[in-house]
Amino acid sequence: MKRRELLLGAAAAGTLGFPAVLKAQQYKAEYKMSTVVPPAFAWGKGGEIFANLVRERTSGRINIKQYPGSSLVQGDQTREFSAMRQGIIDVLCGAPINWSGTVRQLGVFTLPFITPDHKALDAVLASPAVMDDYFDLVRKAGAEPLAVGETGFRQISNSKRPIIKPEDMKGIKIRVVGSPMYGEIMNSMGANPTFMSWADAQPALASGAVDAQENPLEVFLAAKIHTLGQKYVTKWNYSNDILLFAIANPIWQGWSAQDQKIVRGAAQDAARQQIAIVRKLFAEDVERVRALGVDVHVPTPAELNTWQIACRRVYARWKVEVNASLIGKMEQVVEKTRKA
Ligand code: X2X
Repeated sequence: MKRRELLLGAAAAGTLGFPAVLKAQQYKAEYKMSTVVPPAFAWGKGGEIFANLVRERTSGRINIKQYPGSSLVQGDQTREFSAMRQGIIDVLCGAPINWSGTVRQLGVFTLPFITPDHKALDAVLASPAVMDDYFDLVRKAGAEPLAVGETGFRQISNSKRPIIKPEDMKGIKIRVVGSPMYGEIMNSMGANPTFMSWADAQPALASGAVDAQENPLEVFLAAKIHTLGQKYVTKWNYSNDILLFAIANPIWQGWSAQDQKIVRGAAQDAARQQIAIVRKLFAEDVERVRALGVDVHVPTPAELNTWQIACRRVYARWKVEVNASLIGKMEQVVEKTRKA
């Protein structure tokens, strides 16, 4: 429904009174949602499901339009959060790692091996001690958090050689997202990281300007990264960001309580579906990537241990940089899953 119709509707109803008319004025014809990737990827699909559910359940009162390729910020995903604060983006469906330059304390999920498997991640996401704090931080940063999906465990791919142990990373030019922490992880293993948006990463891989990248294999498959000369994959599961569904505070506050409830429910349903898609692909990804002729190395537990040791110093430093108290709570939750 258009803004004008809403106003007329409220005025015609008469009994609604002045405050209701004011409230109606808050609704926009379109709410802009940024996603880095389009619906052909699980992440973009999550955004699409969310927008569709909201449109259906509000009878079109709330019309969320998806802008994939981070196009609202000219492809520079690191600017999403500040653009949301400026009113350019209304709806976030994104990975906090991309916002680490704006709101570093939201980057707790991406520390290397903080949630080494789905059991650990699920325990963290189900922990009110962790998630209540996290959602409070999101609110203070400028958005109402609604639900949490999963972007997926990130794996290294490269064009040079099989990467079995940390030393194999020496001299590898690797593209990472604009997160200084990922840069340090790569540096600590002797690789040469370059920060680059997703839009720039694919041409850089194709031209050989960089040798390597790290992304969930779901992304590797959807973007056909094997066609960009990436012949070797290491499934080390070092980092798995959430997919945060959130609404810019001023937009959220302009919606009726009933619509807020509908939108939150839609985000929760979309997140559940999105996680199911990511996990189904995670279970099949080794086979599917191998079928493309790519060499996939799945580390043994002993090898994984070596990777975790290699990341320890960076972990310790970034725990303090990001949010030591919240990360401490996450560690306790994960520790319990190990004993269980
Ligand atoms: O740019 C990437 O690597 C991506 C799509 O995974 C993120 O936005 C974090």
